Amino acid sequence: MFDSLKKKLQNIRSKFASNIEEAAAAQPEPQVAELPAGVEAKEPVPTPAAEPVPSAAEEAVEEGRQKPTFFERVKVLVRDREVLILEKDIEEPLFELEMVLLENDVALPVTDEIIARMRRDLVGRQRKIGASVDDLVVSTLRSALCGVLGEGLDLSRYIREHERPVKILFTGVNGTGKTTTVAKVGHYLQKNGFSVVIGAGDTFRAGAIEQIRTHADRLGIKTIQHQAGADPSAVLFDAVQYAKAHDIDVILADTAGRFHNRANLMNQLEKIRRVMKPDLVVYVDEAVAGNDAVIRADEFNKAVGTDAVVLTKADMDPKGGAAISVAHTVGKPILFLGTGQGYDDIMPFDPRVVVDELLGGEA
Ligand SMILES: Nc1nc2c(ncn2[C@@H]2O[C@H](COP(=O)(O)OP(=O)(O)OP(=O)(O)O)[C@@H](O)[C@H]2O)c(=O)[nH]1
Ligand SMILES: [Mg+2]
Repeated sequence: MFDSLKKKLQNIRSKFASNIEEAAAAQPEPQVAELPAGVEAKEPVPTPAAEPVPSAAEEAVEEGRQKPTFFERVKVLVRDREVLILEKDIEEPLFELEMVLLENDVALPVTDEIIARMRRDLVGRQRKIGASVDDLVVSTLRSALCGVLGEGLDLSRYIREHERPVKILFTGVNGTGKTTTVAKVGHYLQKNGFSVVIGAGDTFRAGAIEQIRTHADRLGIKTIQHQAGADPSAVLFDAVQYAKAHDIDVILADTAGRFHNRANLMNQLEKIRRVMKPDLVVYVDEAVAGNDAVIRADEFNKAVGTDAVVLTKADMDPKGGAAISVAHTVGKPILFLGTGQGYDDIMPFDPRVVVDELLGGEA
C-alpha cells in the first residue's frame, strides 16, 4: 500500500537531513564561556559572542532590501549544537517534496498546505532537537501529514456513543466497492460485538440484491430486501423498522452507484435521506482513482452531504494521494481503507498509523 510514495518520502527525508547537516557543518562551533577554576561545564555554554546572528532586518539592509524576507533566521539545536536553518538550506528538498506529492496524486491545495507546514516548522521557530537530524525531519513531516489528515473517526466509539439503531447510508459512483464495503463493515461490526442488519437499497442494477444477499448470508447477517425496481427508500425504511423492532445496533444501507450529475438518481438519494434519516452518510470511492476520487467526494458532499469517506482498493494504490487529500479537501474524516477483496480486508483509518506506515519501514 502506497509503496511508491513511501519510497519517495524516504529519499526526501535523507535530502532534508543532509542539507541540514551541511548547513550545520558550515557554521562555527559555539564558543565555550570561561568558567571559574574548578567548575566543570556539563554542556557547552554558548557565550553571547557565539550568536553572531544578523537579524533579518540587518540582512535585508545589507542586501539593500527594505524588509526582511518572510523566512527569518532561526536557531535550531542539532546534536547539542546551535544551527541556523535558512530557507535556502531546505529550498531544494522542499521543492522535491512538492513534486513528489503532486506526482503521487496529492491534491494541489493539500500539497501547498503540507509544504507550508514543513516550512513553518523548520524555518519558523526555535526547536530543541534530539539525537539526529532525521528525527527532526521525520517529526516535522509527520506533523505536516497529520495536520492535513485530521482526526479520523472511530466507528465503534461513534456507535457506542449514539442512540441505537445507528443508521449508516453508503453512497458513491458505480463500481467503487460500496456493496463489498457494506459487507466488510458488517463483518467488522459483528467482530466488535454489534448486531447488524443490511438494507438492500440497490434495487436498480440487475443482480445487485442477490450480490449483497449472498455476502450477508455468508456472514450471518439479516438482509431486508424488496423486489428489483422497488423504491429504495421503502426498502431502507423497512430496514430501520426491523432494526428498531429487533434491537439491532446498526443498519447498513447499500445503494446503487450513481454520478453526482445524474439529477434523477441524486433526487432518489435525497428521498432516501429524508425517509431513512441516516446518522452517517458514508461516501465510498477508490483510492486508486487518486485526484478523481477526491473531486468526486467533494461533489457528492456538496450535492447530498457526506459525513465520512471510505477509500477502497488501497491495496492496489502505490500513490496514496487520495488518502492524503480527501479528508482535508472534503472536510470529513476517512472512516476505513479497503485493502483487498476478503471480508477482513478493511482497516480503520487512524491518521497516526497511516503516517507511521508512510514514514516508517522499508517500502
Ligand atoms: N482489491 C480490492 N478490490 C476491491 C476492494 N473493495 C471492493 N473491491 C472489488 O471491487 C469490485 C466492485 O465492488 P462492488 O462492491 O460490487 O462495487 P459497488 O460500488 O457496489 O458497485 P455498483 O453497485 O455496481 O455501483 C469487486 O470486484 C470487489 O471485489 C478493495 O478494497 N480492494
Ligand atoms: Mg453495489
